[in-house]
Amino acid sequence: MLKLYHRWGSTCSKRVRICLAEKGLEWEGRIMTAVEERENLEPWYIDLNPNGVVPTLEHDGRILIESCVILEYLDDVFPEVPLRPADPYDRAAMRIWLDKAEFVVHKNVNVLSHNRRHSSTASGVDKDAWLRNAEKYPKFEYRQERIRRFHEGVSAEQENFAEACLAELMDEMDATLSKSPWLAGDEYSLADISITPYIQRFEANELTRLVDWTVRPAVGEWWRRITARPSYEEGMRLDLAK
Ligand SMILES: N[C@@H](CCC(=O)N[C@@H](CS)C(=O)NCC(=O)O)C(=O)O
Repeated sequence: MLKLYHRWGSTCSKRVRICLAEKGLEWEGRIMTAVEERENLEPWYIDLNPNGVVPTLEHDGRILIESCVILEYLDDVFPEVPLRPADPYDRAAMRIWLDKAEFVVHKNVNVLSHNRRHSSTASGVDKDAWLRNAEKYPKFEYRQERIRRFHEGVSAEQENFAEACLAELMDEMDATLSKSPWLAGDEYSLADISITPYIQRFEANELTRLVDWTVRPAVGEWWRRITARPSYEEGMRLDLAK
């Protein structure tokens, strides 16, 4: 039995849902509400996910966290539709993309999302409740960053820095995809899945510097193929994006 604790609009949850859709697996969902109070910061959930973030996967009573780790786990346990390259070199390339998806893409998108989606003004959450939530994050670094953003916000300079890191990453993607159809070689893989939700977020946030496909045509071509896959619609559920 697979149970996913997730939110429809969460990029990390989308990674896992796309993977589940690609593999045609049945799963049960537990939506973590995030209005004034965030369910992911309640003690029962922090017992499951000590970072207090979504998603968390439960498989036959065992708990897994970290979306990119969950992707690899699902591919280990349900290998019938393989989503990792068989060739060790391509598999290593895939892992490097998973790393970049987490430490370049997710990290910098988080910066760019603050003023657009997450701040108390953008999300419509009462200021006191927003700060109360920020103070509840169980991990020191994450908590301090949220509290700092509450008091200082995210500046234009920090946004420009994050966007430049993402532009560089998109250039790397374009160079890779000029040589092979998918990020880790000839087959669609977890590498492609790990980055998919963020490209949609760039488009939704009208980050034109990142999604002008005349500048990066190979990424544009890849994106057309990604969005044509049934798993895109099924996993992203953009109609439930909040
Ligand atoms: N490295 C983690 C990152 C998880 C993460 O940052 N999740 C976001 C949503 S995409 C989250 O739950 N943020 C805290 C919140 O929404 O309260 C993973 O890949 O699972």
